[in-house]
This record gives sequence, structure tokens and C-alpha cells, in this order.
Amino acid sequence: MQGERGGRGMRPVAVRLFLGAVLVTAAAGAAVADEVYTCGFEETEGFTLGALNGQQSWIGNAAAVVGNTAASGTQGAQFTANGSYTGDMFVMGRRYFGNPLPRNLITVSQDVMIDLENEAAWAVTLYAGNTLIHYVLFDWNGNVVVDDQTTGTNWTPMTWMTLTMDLDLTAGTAVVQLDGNPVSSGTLLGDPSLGIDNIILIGDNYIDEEAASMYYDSLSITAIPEPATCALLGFGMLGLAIRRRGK
Ligand SMILES: [Ca+2]
Repeated sequence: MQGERGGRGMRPVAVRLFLGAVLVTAAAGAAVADEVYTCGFEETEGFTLGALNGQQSWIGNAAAVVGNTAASGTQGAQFTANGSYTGDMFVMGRRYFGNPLPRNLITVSQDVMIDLENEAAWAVTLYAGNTLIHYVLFDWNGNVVVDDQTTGTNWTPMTWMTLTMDLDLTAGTAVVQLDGNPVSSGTLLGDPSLGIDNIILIGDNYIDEEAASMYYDSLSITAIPEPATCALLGFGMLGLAIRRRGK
């Protein structure tokens, strides 16, 4: 910021005021979503084929890889269920994206494909630290379960599905869509005041006859700052504009 001042000092006062007004309007409208994190597991993002663990701050288990099955581009993540069934679910992949608070509206979108029904169950989960706030579970027998509620929606094997989770942390609610179709709308499982700062992809180890995989790509997390923050930012800009006019 310091460096910009000298270079932009030549702009006429009217232009600077106009820019200030635009910024104030945009901030006060509270419609500007910040991109918190995006990930397509692509080479251009620094990912290479092979073990996911340790790549671009991702944590992965032994069966988590970056492979060539992709919803977009040429690479995506692949998580494979392995071992004999114990009834537990395990962390397959995890990524902290930094604490985005204060935020009240968070959208998490991603593409998911599961190869086999009647094998493993898979879940996309959102956490505050180690506290589960929200999850979407693709059950082993085809059901989609959201925050402990069976939705009546079934998932389709071997098909990329766009899963969108729209969270309102002020209201404590989540709206879930698959390929743009409503799946559920309800109360978040965990305390929304904790915020959300990491995503965990979970699978169980149920193996009937074949190993099962979940493919995962095109993760996009956007968030809108709380109105109070916007208002402060807006007033700040206004103050700046007025002060400049006085000079
Ligand atoms: Ca990709």
C-alpha cells in the first residue's frame, strides 16, 4: 500500500473520489464474496501425480493420491478405501484453509465421483479445528445424508457430481445441492459460531469384493465478510475520500 501512493498521486481528485465511492458501495452491499481457497489438483497449481500427502499443504492418508481422473483439467484427487471393515470412518484427505472468520456466508463447491455402490461410504466434512460443523455423506448403499438427516436423494456411481454447500453461520443453516438440484436445507450439526477452518474428506474401509474410490476435484471455497466488517470498511473508505478532498 505504501508503494502505491507515490505512483498514483497524479490522479485527479474527482477520479479518486469516484473510486472511493465505488469501493464504499461495493463494501456496503455485502455482496462481494472473497475467494478463500480453490484447488483443482493441477500441475499449474504445483501438484504432481502421486501421493497427495504433503502437496500444497494437503494432508493425505496412504491411499490418497493425485491421479489422472479429473472433473476439470487433467488431474484430480483420488481416495481409496482399503482394509477390512471396522465400522469406523477415516480421514482420507484434509486441508486447512486458514481461519476465515469473521464470515457469515460460506459456499463450498466441489466435484465428487464415487466408483462403486455397496462398498465404502464417503463424506465431505467441514470442521472448526477438530469440531465437526457440517457434513454430506454418500452412504454405501446410495443415500445422501446431510448432518445426520437422510435426504431422500440418491447418488449415482461413476458420475461426476457437483456438490455445493451453502452455509449461513449466522443463522446456523446449510443448503446442499447436487448438480444444482436441492438435496437438503437444515440446521448445521455443529456450533456455527466456531467458524470453519478446514475440510476433511472421509471414507470408511468397507470392502466387499473390490476396492472403492472417491474422486475429488474443483474445490472452491468463497466467503462473504460479516456485515459489521463491511460497514467498518465502508466508513474507512469514506473517511479516506473526505480527507483527500480536504488536501
Ligand atoms: Ca483438476
